[in-house]
Amino acid sequence: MRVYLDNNATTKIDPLVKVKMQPFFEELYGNPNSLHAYGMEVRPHLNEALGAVYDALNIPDEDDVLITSCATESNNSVLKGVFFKHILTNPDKNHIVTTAVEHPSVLETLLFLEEHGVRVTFVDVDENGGVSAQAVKDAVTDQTILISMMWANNETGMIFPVAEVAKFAREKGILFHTDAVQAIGKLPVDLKKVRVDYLTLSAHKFHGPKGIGALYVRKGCELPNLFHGGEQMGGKRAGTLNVPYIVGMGLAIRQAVNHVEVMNTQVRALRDELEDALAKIPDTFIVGPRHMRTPNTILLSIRGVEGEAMLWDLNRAGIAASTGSACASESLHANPVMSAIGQDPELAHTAIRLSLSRFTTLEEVEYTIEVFTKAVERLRSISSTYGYKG
Ligand code: 7TS
Repeated sequence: MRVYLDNNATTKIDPLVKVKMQPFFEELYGNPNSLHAYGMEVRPHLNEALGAVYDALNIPDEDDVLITSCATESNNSVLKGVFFKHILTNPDKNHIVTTAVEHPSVLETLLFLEEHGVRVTFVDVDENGGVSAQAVKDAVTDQTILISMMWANNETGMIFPVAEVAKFAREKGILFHTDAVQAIGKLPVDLKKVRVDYLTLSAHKFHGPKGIGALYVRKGCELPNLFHGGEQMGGKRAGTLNVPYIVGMGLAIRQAVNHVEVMNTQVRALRDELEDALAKIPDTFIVGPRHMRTPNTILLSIRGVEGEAMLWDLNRAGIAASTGSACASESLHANPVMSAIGQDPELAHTAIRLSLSRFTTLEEVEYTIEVFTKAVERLRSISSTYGYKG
């Protein structure tokens, strides 16, 4: 049996999305910026896909949705765009507030900008991996130009107080960006209710294709173009549009929004069943109260069981999990969020992330419980090297 429980890293393509994309690799291959029939005939499909993103986020036509190649590009574009537009021209406002547990595409971009005179405050998480709105507010100074805070964390699933911080930022005249990669399709993301200035999303996290994402930009908060050399996207992001993937993202986001309810009932129930079973294993530590997490995610530590060793045991049994973000998993890193939570350092080395999707089945969950429990027993029995006393 093969069980995929690494849906926070990427998801499988929804079969309907695959079917929808197919014609755009075959007969409908024109460049939408061309003036002939091949170009013109694909344009309505692009418009439909963009319309789906506008509907999903509940945003007005006057706001912008820039198509990007991924969330990493969207995050880089916001941070570097704010640097070029605001900080370079007014160095008195050179302060950015973020959290210590953002995705590396935010954290590392900000470290890069620090080398260019930007001052950054990385707000710590609490023992649950949560971020308090008050801590973010307290970090703001008269020099703050931007707050960047993710909607939900990819490692723990913890949901951050975006609505409250966005409101605060607006009252203070500070720009607000949220990386909503882990929220789309799992939580309601309604930008009429939660007024953000910039929002990042990525199709492959909600059963769309990899290599396509978007950046929402509120009217009045436009940023300079970072990709020059073409008139695509109204000159705001040059480069030939990836029509098949944009069409795929359009249907994927429609499907994702239509399945938020399913995620919060059926998938949540499966996640809870898995979590309840794993919590019974002695000396396990599960991060964050589950009502404060996205409905598909569990991050846990099992004392005496090295995370990488556990991954290999699971992998041998056909189960895909992770020790944390795939962006860092080639090295034997400690889980960065576990480290940020600041508990016993052993926990960060014994972290396992399990993330479900709407395609996860009860049979898969039951199989995982069985394999996982046996793997812990096996690894603990040989784990005198890790000092587990039982
Ligand atoms: N932002 C968040 C919150 C993410 O979880 C990821 C990917 C990205 C940005 C980057 O997305 P991309 O479209 O550029 O690929 N996160 C993970 C993860 O948790 N494990 O592998 C990738």
